[in-house]
Amino acid sequence: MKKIAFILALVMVFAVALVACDETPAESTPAESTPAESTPVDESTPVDESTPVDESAPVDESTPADESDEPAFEKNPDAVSTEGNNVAAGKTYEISEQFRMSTENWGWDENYPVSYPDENYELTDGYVPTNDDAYNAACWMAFHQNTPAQSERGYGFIKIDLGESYVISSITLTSLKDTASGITCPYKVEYLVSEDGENWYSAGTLDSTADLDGLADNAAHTLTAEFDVTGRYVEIRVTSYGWAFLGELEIK
Ligand SMILES: [Ca+2]
Ligand SMILES: [Ca+2]
Repeated sequence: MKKIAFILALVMVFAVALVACDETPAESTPAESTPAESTPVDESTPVDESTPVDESAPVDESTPADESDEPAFEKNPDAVSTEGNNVAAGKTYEISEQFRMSTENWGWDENYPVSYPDENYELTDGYVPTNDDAYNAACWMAFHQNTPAQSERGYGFIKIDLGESYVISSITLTSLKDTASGITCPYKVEYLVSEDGENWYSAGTLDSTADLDGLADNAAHTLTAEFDVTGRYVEIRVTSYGWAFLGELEIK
């Protein structure tokens, strides 16, 4: 019996050894898959490297750096005070193209005279239109968004040379609202200033969209924007829904 037990024990040991040998390669397979798994772990490392890629966000900072290629606006220390006076008064100015409409058909027609023309005095002659001045009164000038160039740009503009650099604290436009005639006050007015007429800086934007509905109809309105800038040259960009009728420009 002892021999049998001994033989059985040997067989069992041998069997265990065989199983162990079988399992070893079996384990080696997942062991091989382990390095395989470690590979995606390695891939997670480049993911970590993507973080320094995010650090390339400083590259985004280089974008404002590019913008800073344009010189930042600096107030001119020699600019003259307006002393509360309208320094645009009596000055000549330049405007963008105006709408030309045939007498037969509605729409742009370059062969016809300007509709509601500006004669280069309306905006600076000191006369501020009132509710009694209908849209076809000579004291108004008008932009229309259907003018080809204005449609492309999105706005009509006025440029004025004040003669010397002033400290500008407000700009006021007198504008007509006559809804039945397709005339609204501008829903956006952008103001740019320049010391030399070549380098321009945004002084701000008047977005009056929220206020337009509250303005009385068939009436003249003053749209005022306030600033703390200096400039000899001023450009005003007027964006309207249809017609924009303007009657006076005041810069103080
Ligand atoms: Ca006027
Ligand atoms: Ca006119």
